Amino acid sequence: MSQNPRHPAASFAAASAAMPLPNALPSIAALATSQGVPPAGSPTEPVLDIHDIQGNSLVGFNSDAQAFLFFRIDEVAAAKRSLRALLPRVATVEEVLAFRRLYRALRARRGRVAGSVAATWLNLAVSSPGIAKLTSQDEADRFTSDAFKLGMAARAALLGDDTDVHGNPVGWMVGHKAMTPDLLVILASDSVEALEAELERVCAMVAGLTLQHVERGHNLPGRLSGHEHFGFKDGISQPGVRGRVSDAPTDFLTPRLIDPSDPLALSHAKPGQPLVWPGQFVLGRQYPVQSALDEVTPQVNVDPQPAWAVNGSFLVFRRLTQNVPGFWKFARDMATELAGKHPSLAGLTATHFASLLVGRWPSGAPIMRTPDADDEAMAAHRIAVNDFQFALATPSVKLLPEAADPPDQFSAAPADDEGVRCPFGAHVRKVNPRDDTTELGGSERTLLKRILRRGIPFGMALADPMRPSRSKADRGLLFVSYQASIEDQFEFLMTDWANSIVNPRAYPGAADDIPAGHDPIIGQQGSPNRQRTFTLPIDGVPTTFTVPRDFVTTTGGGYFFAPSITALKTVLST
Ligand code: N7H
Repeated sequence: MSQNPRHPAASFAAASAAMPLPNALPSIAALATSQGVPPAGSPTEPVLDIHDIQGNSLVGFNSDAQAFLFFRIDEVAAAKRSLRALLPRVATVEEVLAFRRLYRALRARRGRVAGSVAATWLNLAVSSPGIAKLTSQDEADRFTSDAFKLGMAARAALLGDDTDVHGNPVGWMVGHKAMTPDLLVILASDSVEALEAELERVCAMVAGLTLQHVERGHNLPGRLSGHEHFGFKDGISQPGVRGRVSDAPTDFLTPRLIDPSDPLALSHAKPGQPLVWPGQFVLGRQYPVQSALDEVTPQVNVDPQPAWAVNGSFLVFRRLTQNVPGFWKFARDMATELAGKHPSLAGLTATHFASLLVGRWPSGAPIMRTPDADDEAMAAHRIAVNDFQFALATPSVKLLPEAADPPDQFSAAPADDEGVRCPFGAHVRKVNPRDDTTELGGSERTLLKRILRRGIPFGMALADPMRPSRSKADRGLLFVSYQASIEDQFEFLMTDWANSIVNPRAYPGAADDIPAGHDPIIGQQGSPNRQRTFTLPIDGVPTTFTVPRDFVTTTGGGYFFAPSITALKTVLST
C-alpha cells in the first residue's frame, strides 16, 4: 500500500483528529467481519478486481463536496505525462471500500463519526474524442457503443432535451459542440477546504490540458442535508452489486442482511435491494450479467471491445437545473384545484401532491408504506425506508440479528397492482418499477436496467424549498451514473420509461389502456412542445392532467468512460 502522504487513500488514515488510526490503510480483510451468509444453493460470485476498478463506480464516494473538472487535451504528450502524474491519486474500489467499512465500523461502535475520519478522492474518465487523442481514432472506434462514440449532445433530441432546429442542445454550459471535453476529473471530499486544495494541486500538476469548465457540487445544508433541491431525500435506493472483494466466501462487496433461511436471501442483499450481477456495471468477461429469464442465475458475459476496456465502466454526466419555485407553485396550484374539485381529496396539501409525483415523501418515506402522511421515523429506519414493492404485497422478511435491531414495525406496503397508492407515473415507480410486470415482461428484466447513481446537488439551496420564491438562482443536480451500457441502461430509462406516457405501465381502461403520463420529475416531451401529462387515480378513476413545463432542464452533459487503473497506466498514458 502506498505510503505517499499525497496519496488520497493515505490521507484518510492521517486525517483522524479525534482518534489515533494506524499509519497505513487497515486491510479490508481486517475490517470485513461477516458480510452475510449466502443461503444454500447460491451461485458463486466472482472476485472483483478491486485494485483495478475506480472507486466511484462500484462503491461511490458519497462525499459532501465534489468538483467536476472538464479538460480539453491540447498537447497529447504533455497530457499523457499529466495522466501518469495523476495515476497514484486515482482511488480504487479497494480504497473507497476500506474507508466505507472503517466509517461503518466506527459509527457502529461510537454512534457518530463526524470529523474523525476524512478522505479526499480522485477519479478520472475520458470521452470518445479524448480516447481518440490519447490513442487513435481507430482505437476509439473499437468501442461498440454508438451513444458513447457520438456523445450526449448528439443524443440530446433522442433524450428529449430542448434542441434547436439542427438538433443541437439549447442552453448547455458544458458538453455542447463548442465545448466537448476530452477528460473528466472528479474530486470528492467531506471538507470543502480539502477539496479546493486538491483542485488547486491537480490544476498545478497537469500540462497540455485546458480546463474548460468546473462544476462544484455539495451536500445541502441544515435540514436539507442528504436531500435534493426540491426537498426530497435522495441517495436511498441503489442496486446491490454482486461480487466478492477477496477470496473469502462471504467477503461480499454489498453486505447481506437477510437470514439465509429466508428465500429472499437468494436474490436480495436486503429488503428492497435486489442483487445485480456486476457485469451490469463494469466490463469484463469475468463479470456475469443479469439474465432476462430469472433474477438469480448469472448470464455469461463477453469480452469488451477494445480489450483494455475491461474493469472500466461508462459514466453518464448530466447537469440538471431544477426550477424549485416553479415545481412547488405547480404542486400548490394542483393541490388547491384537486382539493376543490374532488371531495375525497379535500385537504390535499402541496407536499402530499408532490410526494405522489415522486413516490416518496420529502423525508424519503415511501408512499407505498405511508400513503397519507410523511413519517420521519420510517424514513430514518435503514430497512423500512426502502422495503417496499408495488404489484404484490411486500412480504415480511427474516433478517440477520444485527439488521433486525430495531425491528421494522411500520405498516407494510400492500399490493398496488392498480397503481392507486403509488401512481404508475411517479418518478421512483417509472425508473424502478420493482416487481411490476412491464412492457418488457417479468420484473427480472427490470434488473437489466439498473444504474449506480452518484449525483450531488449544485447551487445554493432555498431555505425552505416549498415556500413561494422568486429566486432564479441556478441550482440542481449534477447527475452521475455508472453502467455497462449507456443505451440499455441510462438512455433506456430516459427514453423508454421516463419520457414515455405508456411505459413501463399504463392504467387498464374499458377499451384501451389509459396512459400513466410522463415521469413528472425527469420525463421530457421533446422540442418544441414540451408540455407533459401525468395520471392520478382519483376515486378509482385514472385522471390525466397537464404538467405545463419542465421543472428539470438539462444544462450540460457528456458520456465518458471510466477506465481501469491498468488501462490508464498501459494504454491511455503511454
Ligand atoms: Fe431520480 N427527486 O427528487 O424526485 N430520484 N431524480 N433520477 N432516481 C430518486 O431512492 C430526482 C434522475 C433514479 O430504486 C429519488 O434514492 C431528481 C435521473 C433511480 O426506487 C428522488 C432528479 C435518473 C432512482 C429522486 C432525478 C434517475 C431514483 C428517491 C433530477 C435516471 C431509484 C431517493 C434533478 C435517468 C428508484 C432514492 C428506486 C430515485 C429525484 C434525476 C433515476 C427523491 C430531482 C436523470 C433509478
